Order: sequence, then C-alpha cells, then structure tokens
Amino acid sequence: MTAARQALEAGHGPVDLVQSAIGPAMSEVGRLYEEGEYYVPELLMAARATKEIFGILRPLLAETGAKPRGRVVLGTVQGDLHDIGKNLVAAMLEGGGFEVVDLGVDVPAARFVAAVNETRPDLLGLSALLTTTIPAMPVVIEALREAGVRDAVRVMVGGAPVTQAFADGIGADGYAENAAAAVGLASRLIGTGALDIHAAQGTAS
Ligand code: B1M
Repeated sequence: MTAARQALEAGHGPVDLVQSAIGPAMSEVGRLYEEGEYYVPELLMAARATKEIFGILRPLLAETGAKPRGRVVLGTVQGDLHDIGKNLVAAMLEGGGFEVVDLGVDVPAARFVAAVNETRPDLLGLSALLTTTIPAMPVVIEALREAGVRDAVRVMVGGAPVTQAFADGIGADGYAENAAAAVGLASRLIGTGALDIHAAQGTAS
C-alpha cells in the first residue's frame, strides 16, 4: 500500500503500476509458489496486498479511461467453499489488466447465468476444489446453453481436481492449472493484447 502510494506520488501512472509492477510481481509470486519457495500464506499476503492496491487504483484507472483487457466473471461453484485459489486467480487477472466480477463461493448455476446476462463478460471462470463439486461445472455450462448465452461467453475452468481432459469433456473453452496460467489463458481466449495504454495516456493508438 505504502509503496503504491509513494509510486503514485512520484508520478507513476496507475496503468504503469499495473503493467510494470503489479502484473510482474504477481507472476513472480506464482512462479515462487510453483517452485515450492512460497506457501499458501505468502500467496494470501500477495493476493490481499494486490486487492488493497486495486482499491486505490480502480478509481484512478477509471479516470484515465484505460480500457480493461476484458471482463471476467469468476466464482467457486455450488457446494464448494474454497476460495483461496479463486481469489488468487482474481488478483492475478486484475494485475494483468482484466476487470473481475467476483461472485464469491457456493455460486449456483442460475447466479452465474444471471451475472452473464447482467454484466456481459468476455469470460466466465469456474473454480472447484472438491471432486464432489466439479460436476457442478457442466451444470453451469448447460444452464448457459439453456439460457441461450453459451456462445456469448468463453468458459474457463480450474481448481486442483480439474484437468484438461475434464475441461474438454464438459465442453469448457479452456483449463488453467494455476493463477499465472489463468492470465495467459484469459488473454488467449479473449484475444486481447496489452492494456490500452494509448487510450490511458490520451494519445493516438
Ligand atoms: Co478443503 N479440501 N475441505 N478446506 N482444503 C481440500 C481441497 C482437500 C484436497 C484436502 C484433503 O483431503 N487432502 C479435500 C478435497 C478432497 C477431494 O475432493 N477429493 C478437501 C476437503 C475434503 C474439504 C472438506 C470436505 C473437509 C470437511 O469438511 N470434511 C471441506 C469442504 C467444504 C466445502 O467446500 N463445502 C473443506 C473445507 C476447507 C476449509 C474451509 C477448511 C479450507 C478452505 C478455506 C478457503 O478456501 N477459504 C480448506 C482448505 C484450505 C483446503 C486445502 C488444505 C488447501 C486449498 C488451497 O487453498 N490451496 C486443500 C488441500 C490442498 O490443496 N493441499 C483442501 C492453495 C490454493 C492457492 O491452491 O486452491 O488449488 P488451489 O488453487 C490454484 C489452482 O487450483 C488454480 O489456481 C490456483 C492458484 O494457483 N485454480 C484455478 C483454482 N481455481 C481456478 C480457476 C481457474 C483457473 C485456475 O479458472 C477459472
């Protein structure tokens, strides 16, 4: 928080902070976790710090007119209360320049469908940590189909018991093994480039 405020006071713009500080920092946290140097508490601290910094940056980003790379609705599926990984995915996506609408945990299929209708996201992210709750994922996809919005949104799935084969089997558009991979996958699925820095700086792109 203090470092973020100091950087802003020193004249660094909010877009610059997202692109050159928060994004790379969260990627580094993800890398250290994957290599076994960081554990869950470090992940939580990083995710919490990122969340607080975004509390300061969000209004500033809105003022600059910087276009988010895309909107992602994210939630842990019905019956499942695990949210540490999902929160990390949310923080990494925000750090990567995506707008995230976090529906929380234990989210019923109807709530996902309603959020897709209300917020028109580019991507819907489903997280599950239990072998007993991953069957809720195809239920969400079927509910999207029944509501006629399946083709309006890309579906990304993840969580410890989820595999690429499972994702393929339920007709999801993509699977990410961890939070860092989720940012890369989201970029590929949405087909976006970097944060629109020209719009943010008021220069021609
Ligand atoms: Co739970 N739990 N838990 N638990 N818990 C597991 C998952 C379990 C493997 C433990 C075990 O038995 N070894 C086991 C599941 C077994 C199974 O399904 N086969 C289990 C169980 C059984 C249960 C309960 C049923 C226990 C009980 O009550 N008898 C119960 C269920 C409650 C419920 O959900 N209805 C339960 C409860 C809990 C707590 C509430 C105590 C707590 C959750 C707290 C919270 O989340 N706020 C908890 C915890 C902490 C765990 C473990 C220890 C850690 C999970 C975690 O946060 N990992 C877990 C055992 C373990 O994993 N070692 C366990 C760290 C996190 C960063 O990783 O969540 O995998 P992860 O997220 C990663 C990736 O998976 C991926 O990116 C993340 C970051 O890199 N990812 C995505 C996740 N979502 C993604 C979405 C994406 C893309 C990537 O796109 C949308």
